[in-house]
Amino acid sequence: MTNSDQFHSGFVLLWGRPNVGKSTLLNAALGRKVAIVTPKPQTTRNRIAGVRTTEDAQMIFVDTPGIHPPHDTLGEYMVATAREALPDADVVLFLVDASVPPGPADEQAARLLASATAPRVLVLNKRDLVAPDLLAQRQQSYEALGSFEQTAVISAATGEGVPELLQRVQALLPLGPMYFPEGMVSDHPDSFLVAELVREQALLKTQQEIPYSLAVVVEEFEPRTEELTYVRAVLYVERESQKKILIGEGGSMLREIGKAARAEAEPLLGKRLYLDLWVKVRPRWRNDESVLARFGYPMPKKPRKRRSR
Ligand SMILES: Nc1nc2c(ncn2[C@@H]2O[C@H](COP(=O)(O)OP(=O)(O)OP(=O)(O)O)[C@@H](O)[C@H]2O)c(=O)[nH]1
Ligand SMILES: [Mg+2]
Repeated sequence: MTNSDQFHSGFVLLWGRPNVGKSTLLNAALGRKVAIVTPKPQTTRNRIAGVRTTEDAQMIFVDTPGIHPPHDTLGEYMVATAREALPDADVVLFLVDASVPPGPADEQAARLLASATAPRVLVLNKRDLVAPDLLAQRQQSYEALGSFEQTAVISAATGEGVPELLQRVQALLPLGPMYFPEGMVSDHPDSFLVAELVREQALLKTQQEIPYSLAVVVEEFEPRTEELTYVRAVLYVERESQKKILIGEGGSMLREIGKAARAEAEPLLGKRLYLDLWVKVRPRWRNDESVLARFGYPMPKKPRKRRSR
């Protein structure tokens, strides 16, 4: 039971350039993996909401793709997706990587935030990588990027400072109802998580050539028994050479990806998976709006121009 007079709830937007640790913080806040994390920038491509329900609050964390200058239609989709989430935010966490000085991408992310009306918290992440005597200087240079109600210094990877941040966020949220049922953790289905975990392993196990050209589509997700679910997923790349890399010698790379993704997915879903992976080539899919939509990246509808009579 909750005391509705005291219950805080709302949307907490995770915002920033790629690779600063937004998805790592989402997972840390929920105590469960709902978003994939890799050392490569532009890992997250969709808006992913994760719900944290406690006795006195429900925080809906909204992870977004990192803000960057887009080079293709997929990139435009990613940045548009992040920007669309902004007006719904009750609190914005502007994440930065404290282990490096601010760069143009942080400046761009800060500029886009200027229109937000919600309280903004500057979150200096990756504290574990910063020499203590540098921290105050870094804080100052990031604070100069905009106006922030508060600054927090955390390490999403080690968890340092995360509980304190959560308390501060809760205090900034308005009093409100529970928006989602208590047991709900993510707004995406299990099939999305499996597709993402396959993509994560493929990114972790391959080099430069693959990351931006890879999309994973789950084409079948069918419970065969109470414990076993059959999943057929296709890894789409843009060139034959990339397909060869993903399949590997005698299929060894694809087997490794499947094994690692299954090991991640099974405890999260609480069931066994039969993971049937395929690799296909779809040239230039990142610039084809109809394919993008089929792969789970639908461009937001542009307002139609009114026809003049
Ligand atoms: N040392 C350290 N590494 C971190 C920390 N937080 C995140 N990382 C690492 O930074 C990299 C990027 O983390 P992500 O959570 O994927 O970053 P993101 O902001 O979601 O990136 P995009 O999805 O590309 O926008 C990964 O290698 C993480 O393990 C931290 O507090 N300390
Ligand atoms: Mg991410």
